Amino acid sequence: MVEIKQVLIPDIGDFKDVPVIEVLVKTGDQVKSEDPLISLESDKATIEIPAPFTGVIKEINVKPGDKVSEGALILSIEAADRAENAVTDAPVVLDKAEESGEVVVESVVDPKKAVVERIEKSLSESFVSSPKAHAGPSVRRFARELGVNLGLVTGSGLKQRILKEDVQAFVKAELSKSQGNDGFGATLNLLPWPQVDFAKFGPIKLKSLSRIQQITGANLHRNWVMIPHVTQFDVADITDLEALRKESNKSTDKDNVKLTLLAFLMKALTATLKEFPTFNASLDNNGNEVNLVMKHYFHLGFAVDTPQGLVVPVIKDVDQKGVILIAKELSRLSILAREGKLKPTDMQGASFTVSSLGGIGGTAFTPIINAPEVAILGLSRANVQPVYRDNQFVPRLMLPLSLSYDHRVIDGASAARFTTHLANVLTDMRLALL
Ligand code: CAO
Repeated sequence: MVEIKQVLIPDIGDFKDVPVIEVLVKTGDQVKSEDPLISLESDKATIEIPAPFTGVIKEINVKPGDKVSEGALILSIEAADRAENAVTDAPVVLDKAEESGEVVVESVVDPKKAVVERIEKSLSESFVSSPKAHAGPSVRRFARELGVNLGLVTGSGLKQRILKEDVQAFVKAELSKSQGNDGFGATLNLLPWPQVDFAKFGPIKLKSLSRIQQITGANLHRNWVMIPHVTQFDVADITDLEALRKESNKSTDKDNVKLTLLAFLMKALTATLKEFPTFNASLDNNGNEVNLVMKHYFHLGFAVDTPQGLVVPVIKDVDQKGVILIAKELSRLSILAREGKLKPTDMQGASFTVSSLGGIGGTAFTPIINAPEVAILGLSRANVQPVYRDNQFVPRLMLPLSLSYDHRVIDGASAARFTTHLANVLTDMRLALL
């Protein structure tokens, strides 16, 4: 015989007017005895009210945000016939009763002890995993089964409470990431970072990273792990270029701008990028296919060392500018960078980046590509070297070039051709005019 029974809030100890945080079932759901029906949350505990018997939910009388106390009507269940309740549930519940001392749950009145026990259980559960996460025991259980760290899940429920759907959405997003649908990512299964008590070995002091360091650090880390980098080294004979630069700097006809090596380099680089357009491109993965976005503009980023950390302003349309204008913009943007006054637009849109350490020193380095660009050029300190030419050694000013490239897009032969071309242009800047 069909029997509709009301389920009331049982004895929940001293808790009164406890907010309903989540309704875990809907009308028409088939529930089994002990399935969680609703979650309550006081300032001390999360409480799940279990179904006292097997049946189908007929009507729900509470919603999230309602406040309830002992005796309040939660919902009505069309109970499965007693035989089913007894046959299907009794052994299970009885087993549990034997194991844990739980009371067999059969009627609206009986679940008291079970609920109290669940309160204790849920309190302990909420401390076991992700103690800071805001979620009920059934969601925690669900997350544990899937191996999800609730600390990483954003809750969409009342007071940012994590719902079952949030855990499902999180798992879906993680799976699609590991399948590379978000770009080119793969899940790294790394050892945890070593935790060392450095103070054991000597005096230490903590210094926090600047905001710029934190942002660039995260970007560099992503670029380093996601892009298969190869670095091609070369040297360019800039003896004549340096003579030209020094001569040009004597001229008064240049708005008092100091013409730096970097300004000439950018001009030469643009000529080489025009010759090798694949270096002036970006990889684009829209989830279905991977394309190379070829850029018909030449916006060059350049790394600037500032007291707050590394920033990369961008000079737009370098191909349309002369060396004097490029030098002017280099100076203006470097000053703004060092004063921390760059606007976001000053740092956007680069199609290729240069990192010049030549003013400081060094012979070569392996710059990290500024994603989503596909290559970056590093410059080290030019120095005079003996070069064997026409059966004799002659002193030449040689500029070390370090080109890091994304090997998914560029192969080694192209990279060697690129640096050879660039070195030739730097050796004879007239080539930049062609
Ligand atoms: N070889 C030899 N000398 C060089 C040189 C090179 N490759 N590049 C610059 N110089 C010389 C310049 O000619 C200048 O000398 P003079 O004063 O005698 O003319 C001096 O070094 C200083 O140059 P500069 O650094 O002021 O000017 P720049 O245009 O070469 O560089 C800038 C500008 C902004 C790139 C540079 O100041 C800077 O910040 N570099 C650091 C970039 C960086 O940190 N990269 C690392 C990224 S990865 O962590």
